[in-house]
Amino acid sequence: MQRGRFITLEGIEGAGKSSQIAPLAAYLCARGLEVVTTREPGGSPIGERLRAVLLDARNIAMSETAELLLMFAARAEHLDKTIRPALARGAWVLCDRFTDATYAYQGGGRGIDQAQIVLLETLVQGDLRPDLTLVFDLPPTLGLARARARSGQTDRFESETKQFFAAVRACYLKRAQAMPVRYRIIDATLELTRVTELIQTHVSDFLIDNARDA
Ligand code: Z5A
Repeated sequence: MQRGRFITLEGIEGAGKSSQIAPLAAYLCARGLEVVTTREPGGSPIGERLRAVLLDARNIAMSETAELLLMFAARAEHLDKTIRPALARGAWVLCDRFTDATYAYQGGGRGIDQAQIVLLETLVQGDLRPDLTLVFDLPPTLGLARARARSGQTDRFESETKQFFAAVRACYLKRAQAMPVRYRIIDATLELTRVTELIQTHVSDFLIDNARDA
């Protein structure tokens, strides 16, 4: 059986990833594919418990190293319990954030040395990397305004500054520009249905390339 494909959705707070994952799953299901949608941090029973610790606004004093290690601990569980089994049985995995978020938030935002993230990435993932990464790009002022317009409590990341999210955004764009084969930048300022169409265009091209390589 052919291994499934691994697609990740990335971007700053309020970029619209969560809103687009269900339409993308429906688009792929309609093409006869088994689709698993999941998220990080989280995506497994232990991963979801670690997510609660990571997002809890009461844990504001968490050290940057502890945050980094908890992200990768949750990822190790996620890979073991959810992502690798799904890919092995031929399912397509759509994941709301993955290791690019660590490079962008813990690297770009917090200033952790990228070499340390590379080490953990290799330890936890081996050679597994996403096949396609959609980066939802928009200015932090717009993303934060969208996120804050939603009801609900502010989590530990949502209370960060515009400068923090500007650094996160810059890191995503730098990675996308450095590795254009894997990344597609999506203009997330557009209206919701237009963003859905853009994603479908990129994923349709990706499906065609995959069929050619099969
Ligand atoms: N994190 C990390 O630091 N390191 C890591 O390695 C990983 C994660 C994996 C997870 O929180 C936090 O963990 C995250 C990074 C950190 N924190 N931040 N920031 P989360 O999962 O709760 O947060 P999120 O991923 O940022 O989710 P979000 O705020 O919900 O953003 P979103 O999923 O991209 O947006 P959305 O929920 O689809 O849309 C937000 C609102 O905008 C909503 O009301 C929509 O209806 C609206 N929306 C969406 N699209 C549009 C368009 N096109 N036009 C107008 N309005 C729109």
